[in-house]
Amino acid sequence: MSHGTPDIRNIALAGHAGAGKTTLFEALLHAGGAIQTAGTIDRGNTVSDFDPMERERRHSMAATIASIDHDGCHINLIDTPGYPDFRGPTLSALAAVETCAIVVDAVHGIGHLTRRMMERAKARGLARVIVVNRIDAEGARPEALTETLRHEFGSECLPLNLPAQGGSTVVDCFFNPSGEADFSSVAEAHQRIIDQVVEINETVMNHYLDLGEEGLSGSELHDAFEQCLREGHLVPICYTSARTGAGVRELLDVTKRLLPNPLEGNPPPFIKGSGASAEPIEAVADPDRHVIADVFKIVNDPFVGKLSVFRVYQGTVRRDTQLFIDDGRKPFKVGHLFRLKGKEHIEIDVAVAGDIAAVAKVDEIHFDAVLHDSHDEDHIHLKPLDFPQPMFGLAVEPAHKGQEQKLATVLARLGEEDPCFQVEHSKELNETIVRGLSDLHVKLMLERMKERYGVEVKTRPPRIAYRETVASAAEGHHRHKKQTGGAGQFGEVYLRIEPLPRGAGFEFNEEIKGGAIPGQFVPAIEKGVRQVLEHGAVAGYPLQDVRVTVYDGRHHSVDSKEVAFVAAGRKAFLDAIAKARPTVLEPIVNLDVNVPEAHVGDITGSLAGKRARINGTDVLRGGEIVVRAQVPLAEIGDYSTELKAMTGGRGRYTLELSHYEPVAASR
Ligand SMILES: Nc1nc2c(ncn2[C@@H]2O[C@H](COP(=O)(O)OP(=O)(O)OP(=O)(O)O)[C@@H](O)[C@H]2O)c(=O)[nH]1
Ligand SMILES: [Mg+2]
Repeated sequence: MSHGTPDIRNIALAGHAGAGKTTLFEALLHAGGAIQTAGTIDRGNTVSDFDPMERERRHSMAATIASIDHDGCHINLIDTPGYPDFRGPTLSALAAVETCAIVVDAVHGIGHLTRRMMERAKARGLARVIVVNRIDAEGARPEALTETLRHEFGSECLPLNLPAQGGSTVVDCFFNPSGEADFSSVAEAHQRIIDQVVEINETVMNHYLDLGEEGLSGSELHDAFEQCLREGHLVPICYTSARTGAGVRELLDVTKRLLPNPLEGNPPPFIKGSGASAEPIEAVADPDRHVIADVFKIVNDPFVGKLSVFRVYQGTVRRDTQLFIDDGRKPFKVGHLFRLKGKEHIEIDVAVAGDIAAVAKVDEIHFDAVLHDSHDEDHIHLKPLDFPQPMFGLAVEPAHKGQEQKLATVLARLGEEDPCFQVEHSKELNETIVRGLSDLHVKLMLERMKERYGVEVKTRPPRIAYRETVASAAEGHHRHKKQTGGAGQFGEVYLRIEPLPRGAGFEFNEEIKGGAIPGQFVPAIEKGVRQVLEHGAVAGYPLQDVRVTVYDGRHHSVDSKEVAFVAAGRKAFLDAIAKARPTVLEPIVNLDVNVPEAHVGDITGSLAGKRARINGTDVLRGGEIVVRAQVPLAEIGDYSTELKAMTGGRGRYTLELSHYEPVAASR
């Protein structure tokens, strides 16, 4: 089956856990003829959620891809996890699609993740569709929910169809508005969308005012609709029951007729170069140009090996195409090219611009790698997705001696699959630390490691990642002079340091006048200064947020050598730090605690004793509450045990780094 770029639609299903994304994914595959019968979560036989752990827990933990060939259209669907603990794979999926369909539960309404995904998708320039699912269920309140959606996300959220016959079907309000809906008038809903769409551009508006809706050509209305989706001027709402199939065919139809193809979506944010010389470049969804593709998902299948899933943004990838990875010099040959259907992969010959495909067994490919077929496309990368920084850490060691090497290998593989699961090894402490977004996240990743690779670990809390900085500006000086028998060593450095804003990192400048120190020794001074950064000056922690400016010094025409300036740079920096009020910083994290309403008082009470700032609470489905707070990481070392005790095991939490603060000031 061959399809061209304009036939492709890429859609990620995102939203709150339990809203029905995986079931809707299944229903869409079924309605589009990709599978004969639809599986269910209860029977554990869906295309997505194929992993045994997902089936057992009845929640998605990874992004799953499958495609539908329907009515001349090739639709790539990505099901994503709704648990915030697994938002690494969810956010990654946003880099591969034009449209984010945010699935909302008609019974329980808007959840924490509904809001987050609405914001994320908008920030990424994606077209958004809200799918109100579960319209068949008892207690479904689609009318009230529609009002709430418009209230919360703006009046640009407008129904394209409406539930009818008590939620057992839907009626179209856009293409052929007729019939009775369960609430609101079909004609009125139609009018509202048309009014919203024509507003986007003056020409269309004038045509509409002069000639009425009939006077607009199909393509004119279509193009205005696409512009609305691109600019976030319209967020269509569709209604479904993934369980009964109501509204599912209609959603496929909307996908085909209205959702952007790769040429109609906002162009992907590619950047060429780095630092000050970085500039945006446009990848054009033209199959005849050079290849540019971005890897947004890695799976390490114990049987198939490493599978790298990528989105082609430009050009055409064929079997036998030679592709470079990032700035690598040596290309690899695409031996086999696949498209995915859950855990299955199906061999294909080509993937044109806009499509999603995969290659197997290319070990050098990593998450977010750019694949391309010409050195003109070196130094290109996709604008980073801004993943939350994982802050829940555990130090791990193999439960059985002799598995150290295997542990390192399999942890690295797991890390490739989830950008919010990180592994670091501290040589100094000989400690391996795994970090994730929550205790549950880390626990499940370690469980997966045991299940998939047979490696078990013992865990304990890691040391807190403190940092050092300086609180004021100061000057430092050092003269390094050594005379040992033959040749001597000489180097003298004057420098100035200033605190930088929190999170700014490190800056090194040079303002040496009149050749007091020849230019060739400046890198040596910087090297010496940087030696201090790693271990700090007062407590052994990395030093950050400081600017160093070397402004004077002296050299000796015979005895000045690199080593002398390395030593002088390091010691002059230490001298300055000692006078600049050195300070230890501690990590402050954003903490989201999900608990049943009855426990909110206990949670806020205990957080108050932990130097926490409570930022607010959100009400979720079924009376659950999210308490949002900022708290020093050091205070919540063993929070999972404490939370379990306070809530009888009914609480969950996630952490991400917010910022660093001086230890003394926050006590
Ligand atoms: N009545 C009814 N139940 C539904 C519908 N869609 C899903 N469900 C049920 O809701 C539960 C959760 O559905 P999932 O599809 O796993 O939800 P999800 O959004 O994928 O959840 P996460 O993977 O955790 O984010 C399952 O028991 C489904 O059978 C629907 O349209 N109607
Ligand atoms: Mg799911």
